[in-house]
Amino acid sequence: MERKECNTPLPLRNMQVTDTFWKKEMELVRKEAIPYQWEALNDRVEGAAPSFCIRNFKVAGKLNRKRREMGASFEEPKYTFRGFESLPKEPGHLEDKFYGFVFQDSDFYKWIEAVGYSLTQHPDSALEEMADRAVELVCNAQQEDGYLDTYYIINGRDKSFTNLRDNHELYCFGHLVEGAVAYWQATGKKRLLDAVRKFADYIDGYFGPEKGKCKGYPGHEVAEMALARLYEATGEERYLALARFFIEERGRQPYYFEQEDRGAQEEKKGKEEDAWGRNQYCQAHLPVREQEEAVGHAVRAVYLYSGMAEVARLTGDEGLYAACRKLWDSIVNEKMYLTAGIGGTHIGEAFSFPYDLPDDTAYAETCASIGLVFFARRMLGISPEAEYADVMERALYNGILSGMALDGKSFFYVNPLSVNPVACRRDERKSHVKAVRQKWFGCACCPPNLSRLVSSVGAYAFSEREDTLFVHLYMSAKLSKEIGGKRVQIEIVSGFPWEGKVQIHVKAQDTGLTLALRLPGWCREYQIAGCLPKEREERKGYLYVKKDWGEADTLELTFPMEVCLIAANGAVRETVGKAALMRGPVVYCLEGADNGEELHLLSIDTDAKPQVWDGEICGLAAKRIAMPGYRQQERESGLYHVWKKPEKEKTMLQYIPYFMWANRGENEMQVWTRTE
Ligand code: FUB
Ligand code: ZN
Repeated sequence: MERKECNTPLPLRNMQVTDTFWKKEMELVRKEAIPYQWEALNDRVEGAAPSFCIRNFKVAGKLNRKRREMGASFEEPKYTFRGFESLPKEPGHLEDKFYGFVFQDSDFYKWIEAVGYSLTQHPDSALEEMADRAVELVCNAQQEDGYLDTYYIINGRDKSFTNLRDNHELYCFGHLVEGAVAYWQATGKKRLLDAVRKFADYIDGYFGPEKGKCKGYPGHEVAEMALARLYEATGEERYLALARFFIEERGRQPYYFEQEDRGAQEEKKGKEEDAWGRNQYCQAHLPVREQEEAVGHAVRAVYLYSGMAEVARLTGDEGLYAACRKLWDSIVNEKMYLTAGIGGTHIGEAFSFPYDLPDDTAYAETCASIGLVFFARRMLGISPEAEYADVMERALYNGILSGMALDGKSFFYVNPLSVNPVACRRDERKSHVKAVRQKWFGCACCPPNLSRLVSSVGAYAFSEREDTLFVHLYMSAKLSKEIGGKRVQIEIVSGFPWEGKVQIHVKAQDTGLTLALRLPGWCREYQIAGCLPKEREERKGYLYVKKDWGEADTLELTFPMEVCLIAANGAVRETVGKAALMRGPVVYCLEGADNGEELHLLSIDTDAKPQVWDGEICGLAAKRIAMPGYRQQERESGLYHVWKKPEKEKTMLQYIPYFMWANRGENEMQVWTRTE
């Protein structure tokens, strides 16, 4: 691995995102999603599935108080499994028990992470005070020895770490780390970070390669990348070593998860010969360096790969990076939707076999695309190659933003590429697909994940190493960076995703700054103008610009955004004979609101020219596309008839950006359309 290529995200404190598009999304998260999610975590949203998240912390805190007050006479709870089944019919009458999914704590951790990022861009003392009070609740739930997981604190610690595969203890820990580091970096407040370190030390004492320590690893990955982050935040090598241990131990024989005694939760152990499949679900079927195909639960997979990439960067481990690269290729060449959604099957929320990308039963969980962005950014951190950033951009503008309504108040968990609302209601195989975004979910992993990603989006756009600033995503922002004790100021003005013009204003006299500018894969020919230097080199999809910068230099880049008809590889059976429209990084779709129902009867006239026009959806500006096409006429009665060339009528297909669909009531939607 060429370690000189390694780069790290530009800290959020060194940037102000001013982008028209992303600032709006960030403000939506700040003003709508974060307060709304806080209400949801406190079970105060009428008509939404209860969360019990904050309640569980309060109950755990109450138990701790009792413990302190009663001393030795306190009777520790004995573990009794309580899953979502224990949810009472009338949430008004709750006992001091744990309610919700085993990983309910993580919803708060993602929320506090989002708050941290948001505060870096928009200080808000009221929000910070509220977050501080919430941090106290969490810290009160922590036990003397550092342990902090409300599910086991309430249900009994005697069974803690006995079901790593299913019970998400290390997953909740990982999210706690991410949240605490973000909150500390934003506010300088160490209360939560200190709590996390205590828990991390406890976990480090429990797991590891040393004799006598547990050889288990997370059933749902995330702790790997989180520990790497904790190492970077604190400089404590032990955390990186633990991340590495979790990664290297995974998939070794005999399978750890097959040894666990899951007690009452799994009455009979599965058959020995099915162990491979069971372990594939959580990527524990093979040591990670031997894994070549992305398999199993999609979110788990990309979280693991992100951890692997992070550890590869921090340790200079070429072999681990090579393993990441194979898994990356498996995803993007065989298992990724056009929208950068991943997870072709709802069974196990998982990757399907190569090229199996059904559009109406897709899973494409919002969290999975978010995880793909995590993975992409970490691959970029090792080797700046535009293809990683291309995927990151594709996911952000499509499969991720589609997860949130334009008003920030409702969410998709599953992001299909074709929806027939009747089928969602009546076909069991599509019951996971919703035609309307939901206010909240019993399993609410996606909404707070969206909030933390959107509020930190700048950290995906820009990264740095020594004298180089990378621009991976074009987004308006004011950036500053230090080179050899001197401050460099850069202002980016971008029209993305609707216009391909970008201006870069640079103040970097006597610094030797190199700008590394991504050349998007969707753009065939770009133009560059302005204060052009002699030294310019294109490498792996980046244009490296180095010069003696003056007091105020400006570069102008133009990436023409033409409408592009996209076809999928013929191996994707679903899309043969169909095409989708993209313009720049944005995937487009047809919606019933503009085209009437029965979208499957429409076809595109591929010889015709699309027209791009300035429109809006729910008052929000968007480039829309009108594409000449046809609607097949159904004149025959009866289910079958002798074939004859179908009659069709000319029509204008009205496309909108995919991420904006389902904001105008329930209706059909389709990305891939037949071609003529
Ligand atoms: O298991 C925790 C989260 O819930 C996963 O990441 C999601 O896929 C959902 O299953
Ligand atoms: Zn999710």
